[in-house]
Amino acid sequence: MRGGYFLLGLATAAAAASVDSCPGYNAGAILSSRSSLTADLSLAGDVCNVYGDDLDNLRLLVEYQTDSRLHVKIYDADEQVYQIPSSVLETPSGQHGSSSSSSDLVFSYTTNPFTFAIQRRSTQETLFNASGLIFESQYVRLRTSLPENPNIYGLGEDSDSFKRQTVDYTRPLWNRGAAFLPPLQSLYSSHPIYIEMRDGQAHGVFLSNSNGMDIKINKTTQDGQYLEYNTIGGVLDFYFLSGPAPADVARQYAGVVGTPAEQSYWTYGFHQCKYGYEDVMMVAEVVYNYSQANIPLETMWTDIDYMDLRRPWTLDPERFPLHKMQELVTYLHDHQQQYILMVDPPISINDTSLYATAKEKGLFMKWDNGSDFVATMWSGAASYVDFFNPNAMDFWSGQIGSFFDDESGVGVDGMWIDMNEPANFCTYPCSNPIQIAIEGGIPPAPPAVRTTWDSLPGFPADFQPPSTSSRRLSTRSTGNMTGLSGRNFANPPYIPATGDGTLNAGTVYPEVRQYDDYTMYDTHNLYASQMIAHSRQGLLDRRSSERPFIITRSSFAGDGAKTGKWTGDNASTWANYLLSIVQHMEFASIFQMPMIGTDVCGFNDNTTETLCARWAMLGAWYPFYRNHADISSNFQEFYRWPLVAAAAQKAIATRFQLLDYFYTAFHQQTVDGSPTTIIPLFFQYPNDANTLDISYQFFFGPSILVSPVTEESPSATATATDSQSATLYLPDDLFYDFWTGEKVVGTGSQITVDNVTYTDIPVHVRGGSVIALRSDADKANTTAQLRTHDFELLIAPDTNGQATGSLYLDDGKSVNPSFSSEIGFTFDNGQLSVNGTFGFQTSCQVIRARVMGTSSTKSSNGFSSYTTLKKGLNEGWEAKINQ
Ligand code: MIG
Repeated sequence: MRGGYFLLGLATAAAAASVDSCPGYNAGAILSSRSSLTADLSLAGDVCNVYGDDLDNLRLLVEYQTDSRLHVKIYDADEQVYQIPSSVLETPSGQHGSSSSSSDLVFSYTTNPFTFAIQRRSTQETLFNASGLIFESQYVRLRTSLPENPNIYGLGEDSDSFKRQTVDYTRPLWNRGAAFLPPLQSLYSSHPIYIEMRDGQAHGVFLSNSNGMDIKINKTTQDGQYLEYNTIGGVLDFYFLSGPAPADVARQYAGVVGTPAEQSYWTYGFHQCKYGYEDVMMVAEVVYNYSQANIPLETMWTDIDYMDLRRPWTLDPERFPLHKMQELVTYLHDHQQQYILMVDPPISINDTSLYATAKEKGLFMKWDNGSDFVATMWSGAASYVDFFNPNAMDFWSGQIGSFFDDESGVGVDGMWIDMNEPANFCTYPCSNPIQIAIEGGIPPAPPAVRTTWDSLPGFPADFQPPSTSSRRLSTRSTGNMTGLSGRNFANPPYIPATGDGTLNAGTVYPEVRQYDDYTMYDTHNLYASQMIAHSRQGLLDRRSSERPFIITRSSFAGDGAKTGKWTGDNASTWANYLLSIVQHMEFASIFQMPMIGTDVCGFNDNTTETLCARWAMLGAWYPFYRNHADISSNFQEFYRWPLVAAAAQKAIATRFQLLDYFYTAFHQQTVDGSPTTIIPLFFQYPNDANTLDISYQFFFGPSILVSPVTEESPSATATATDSQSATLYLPDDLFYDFWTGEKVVGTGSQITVDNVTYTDIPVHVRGGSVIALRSDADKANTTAQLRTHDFELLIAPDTNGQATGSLYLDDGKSVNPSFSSEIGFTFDNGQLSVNGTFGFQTSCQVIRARVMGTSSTKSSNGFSSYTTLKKGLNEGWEAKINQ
């Protein structure tokens, strides 16, 4: 024991010592112009070769791309080292729209050794101070010093604190399917962007690198406070974003990775799913039960249960036969509802003809010797589609086109893509994936074919028991940037702290090859991005004018431009209910993936009545609002408890009232990346230092502050005596209680709201806002119905009696709508004016308006009585509003 401990100590000390002895680089051959700078970097001493070989010759490129964006890239002179292919993520390069004398960010450097710093011109503050460069074949390091206890956000996906820990913190990025969302480990996605707040000003740093990495934040006596990148490969491709407002950083980041994809109006309705709906009748029953319970179900989902022995692109002929699936789709579409199925990325070897087709085209990832890589997945042994292969697009689009064909297939309205980290159940070295599947009981035996069930009024007559029950791109320069040869992929010298201790756990192994000489070691974190891009194109090929709706589990920087996402396998716990708020703020406002949702009521384990009621209320403020549970969890559809049903009815009706407000906010983010969807408080009040630590309150669109109950329900089942209070922070600003209309003056302190029952959630409207609500929202069963309802205006004046708001209208589904309206509302002490552009003709009117906070003079609650209007939305107008 003692010897072992001693050896371990020695080994660690030896590695640390050698990293410290790395010589760094000297800069020479410096060429600078107004808007760019290049230099050669050469190793400044003897190699240290700690994690692979030190590279002798590097290059530095600095580009003043815009006044608020500086590009700094350090890469190998030969351009052999792997770089993110521009076919997957194209980040700006070669742009020189600013200069060293005009940019908000100023680059400076030293030559021997080479270090660099980034300063904010206006404050002379050093934002980034890079030193300790190590560039080896399997390890690249760079460190920046920071002020003490920095306010850092981003760098996910994870389940850690919203504001990052500043001591002894390691944030690994290596896409990883991790059920129950363990803290301090890698989760499903990698987004290497952070935003830092200093004295009310924000800046952002994006490292465009897809390799596995550890980002360490620490403070030591020797080194002070720092943040350090440790990647296992790739190049240092940095984009520095100057803010100075947090919202500016969000827009600037969108300028690098793209603005989010616009979503169809219906996608904001309520979605129901579960793993373990055993047959199409059970799916239909859920649809039926929702309508009986008067809870507006917008979209029904089916998990891998529909597949024949869990093979993607197949239907279980007994439990989910094609004709019944088609009838279900027809029923849903007739009722203005939608249907979505899951698709997993690998092809099952048991699906012999499809497997043979894909194999023939060489579409699978391969071992180094050229043989196809076979993993174990839900269907048994299966091979992953290699989306780098140029033929993969035809194949994937063809699968989507035929399997989801509106006439001959299942005419779904979107795709749910899973296991794209990518996941693999076969433990390294996986010599026999078939055997592993057998041992693991994969695929599990399908449930017994049901022969009796209640008939479902309104469903087709043949929704009857089955009669039988027996059966079984890239720019190339000097090198090809596909990765250095001679690296040790199977046993990498540096392994990020993913939580597994290895890079081959639960996934396709790092040494597996992709088309064009790529290796999973480098491209692992991009597998989902490729599946997303191919799925989006496939959906566009099938319905070319409709916005493709995709919900993915894994993602990388920039994927918000193509997809929405859910946060994977959380648990039915109070902690995960709270965590979802943090996750949504990160994805929406920092990672530019605002179509984000969490499994409402929780996925793993059994939810409780009180947790599910609270979660139904919270989920109504998620961009993507879906109830989903595991196969081994109890059913948790909202109608299963009267209390949860009541919460859901109120939550959905409120969401429907606000649907166009949120649609407008979301649209704004798709236009320019403005963080207008789920917004952290510090984005809205950057000068209020108290907001930096607020993790469980958020803005839903620019004007609505949501402050969910954060204290755990006293019991699993509601009792008559349960009533809770919520403590929430109100910045120094004027607010109004959304429910009562009463004025609430924020003073930069906490307030307590009492009697927050299970069907309540504290919501405040920010003074200065005009919100267009859909009227009679509680009477709409679907968003299609809702779209025919008139509007009413909710006016929340600021302290000067003024307020503004906007409304974006289009057909709600086209990729490039031919007609749209951008309508502005301006309220000034009783006078309302409406103007803007009115390209989208609508028969919906503004039928009334009312002002918040006027209870003392007008009525018993905090609203003025309605002013009746009956004004159209096809042109501007003015009106007097009673206050
Ligand atoms: O290994 O398709 O995160 O939502 O229900 C589990 C079955 C596979 C994981 C997804 C979850 C889904 C489940 N899937």
